[in-house]
Amino acid sequence: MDGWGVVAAVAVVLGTALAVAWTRRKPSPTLPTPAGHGPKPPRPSEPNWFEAALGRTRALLGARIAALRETAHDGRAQALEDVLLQADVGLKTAQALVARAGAADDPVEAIRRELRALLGEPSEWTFPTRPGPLVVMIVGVTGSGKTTTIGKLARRWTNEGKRVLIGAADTFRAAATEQVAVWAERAGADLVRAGEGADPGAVAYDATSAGVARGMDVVLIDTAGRLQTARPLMDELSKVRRAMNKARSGAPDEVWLVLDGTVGQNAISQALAFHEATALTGVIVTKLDGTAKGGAVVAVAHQTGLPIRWLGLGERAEDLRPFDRDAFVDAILGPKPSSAVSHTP
Ligand SMILES: Nc1nc2c(ncn2[C@@H]2O[C@H](COP(=O)(O)OP(=O)(O)OP(=O)(O)O)[C@@H](O)[C@H]2O)c(=O)[nH]1
Ligand SMILES: [Mg+2]
Repeated sequence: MDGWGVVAAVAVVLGTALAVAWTRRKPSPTLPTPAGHGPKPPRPSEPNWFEAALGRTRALLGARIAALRETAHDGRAQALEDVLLQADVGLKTAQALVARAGAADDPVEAIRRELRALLGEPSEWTFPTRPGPLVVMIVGVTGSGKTTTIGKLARRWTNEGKRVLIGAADTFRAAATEQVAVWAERAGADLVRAGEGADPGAVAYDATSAGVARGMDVVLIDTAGRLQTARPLMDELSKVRRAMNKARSGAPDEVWLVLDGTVGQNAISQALAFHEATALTGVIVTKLDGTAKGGAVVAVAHQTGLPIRWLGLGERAEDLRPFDRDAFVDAILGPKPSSAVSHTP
């Protein structure tokens, strides 16, 4: 090749590289804007964000239980059960709580004590320190908030400097991959995707393998929503789980079920069915903002024995909080009087 030939070859290579870079640099699709009306929800950076997001549950549970201090002892147990049921604590859990706290002089403090006992360990889940990616599979019924939660977790962890890869194993709809791609781009996470209708197990396998090969800190696998009663779809989920284990022995490290906090007692049957299919390691409860039914968290913890790991409190990337038992109990009941901030010098 003469001098001009070399120049021409270099120009072609450069041109192709530029063209590829340009097509990859697609503008991101428009991000969903938070729906909702009325006053703007507080931002997580604002003081009392968490308490504000759970304000409706507190208005029901905390305020009404406090009002029972004024009621006669004989009608109190029934009234307490009614309030707990209204907050979606569920009959079984409400009765267990009333049996232990119904006769107490101070119903609020008695319920606080019992809720803490029922919700188990006080400590938050912590990111493991061992080497290799933490592989997390996210499962749940349609529309519970799986993809949004993956976006939030990805954002949280990339902000902490972790390398995150998302596997778009919801191949059911093309739009699902697009949605998770937007979250991945926004969080600065890698994405492993396949075409619509691809085998979700294959995508989960590829994503897990890529996570190991690329030295990622986290692999998050999004899965298609499914009804817990649809047997073939639940079996498919078990297959996805097994595919991940073939890609890296022991994977997934975590299988988190995303529950919509507003669905009431159906959450329990969802948790039990998904646990049977995928051996859950924890639960994420979403949409707790704007509902007075935050008691569902208590019912799920009590009736499934699964740990609650994260709470979804809005549609934005930052609207996610690690589950902290005592902070949650105080947010739905109101703070303990003695723990209120004192302004006395
Ligand atoms: N208010 C509120 N909305 C949420 C929360 N989490 C998710 N959403 C909304 O719930 C809707 C469904 O969320 P997705 O993340 O698409 O749910 P999904 O489980 O991935 O749905 P499928 O993939 O269709 O099964 C979206 O409009 C989200 O913005 C939350 O914590 N609070
Ligand atoms: Mg989804």
